[in-house]
Formats: sequence, structure tokens, C-alpha cells
Amino acid sequence: MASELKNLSVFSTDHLPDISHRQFAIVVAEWNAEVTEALFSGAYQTLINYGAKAENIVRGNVPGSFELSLGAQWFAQRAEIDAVIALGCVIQGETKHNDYINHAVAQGLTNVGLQTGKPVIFGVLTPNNQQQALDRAGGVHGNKGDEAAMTAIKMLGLQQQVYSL
Ligand code: RBF
Repeated sequence: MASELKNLSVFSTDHLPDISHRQFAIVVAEWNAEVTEALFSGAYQTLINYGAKAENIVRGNVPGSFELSLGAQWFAQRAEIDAVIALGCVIQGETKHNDYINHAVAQGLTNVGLQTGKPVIFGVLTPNNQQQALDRAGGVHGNKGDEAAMTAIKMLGLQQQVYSL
């Protein structure tokens, strides 16, 4: 996997925006809960570490990753929410269900971001097996939740830059 070459918890942190008054929604899929709970912990802690207030972070659960898009849309449509982070883990199985789910979620989250004009972050692991997932949920390759939260922060910074041109 490409992310073997990268630690998901190591990123540049130059020129990050002030997020102390920004509101975040984190949507978490319940499938593969051991992994997605670890992704949530990473995302939540990264937001806090870089200045978000606990009272400005709301969490919502969805049954599986397929439902992340609609869950994200409901949050993104709320005026007070500035960014949505969608977390899931779709492990390759004996059927091609993973391909269908992954494509649907990637497309769905893209659409929500474009329709609402808010950062909607794809924090979905798509590993071949459970070990690869754990390696990217706080294991040897870092935590995709950390990376997803930092992506939300950086996109808010870009949005601020563009809108103050
Ligand atoms: N949801 C996930 O988040 N991760 C998975 O690995 C996953 N595997 C699935 C495998 C099959 C065969 C099916 C039918 C569903 C799977 N789902 C998975 C659930 C899916 O995202 C969605 O919640 C359900 O299909 C809704 O009924």
C-alpha cells in the first residue's frame, strides 16, 4: 500500500489557522469498530492538540462506511459546522463489496464537500486485512484519524486564505 511509505501522523504544521472557534463534526462508522474507534481517538486528539475546543467537536455514528456520506451531509448542512471528518474502515473481503463501498463513499463525500463548500474529509482506511488497518490506526504507520483531522485544519486554512483575497 502507498501509505507504507508514509507515517500518517507526521505532517508539516507551518501556518495552520486558528481553529479555537471552529466547529467540527466527526462521523464514525461502526463496522470494524476496533479500528474506527482508534481513528476517532486520533482525529479528536489532533483537533484538540491544534487548538479546537472540546465543546466544538461533535460526534455522530453511522452503521457502516456506506452511510458516511449521508451522515456527513446532515452535519455539513448545519450552519454552525465548519468541517466534517468521515472515518471508516473497509477491509477487502471475498467479494468485491469493498470496491463498491469505497467508490460510493469517495464519490459521496466529494459531492457533499462540493455541494456545501465545506471541507469534508475522507478518513476511510481501505486495507487488504485487519493488520494493515491496525498499522494505520495508531500502529506502525501512524493514524489515519490524525491525518484526516490535520487535513480538515489545513483546508480551513486554505478556505480562509481564499475568502480573504
Ligand atoms: N462497512 C464498513 O464500514 N466496512 C466494511 O468492511 C464493510 N464490509 C461489508 C461487507 C459486506 C458484504 C456488506 C454487505 C456490507 C459491509 N459493510 C461494511 C457495511 C456497509 O458499509 C453498509 O453499512 C451496509 O451495506 C448497509 O446495510
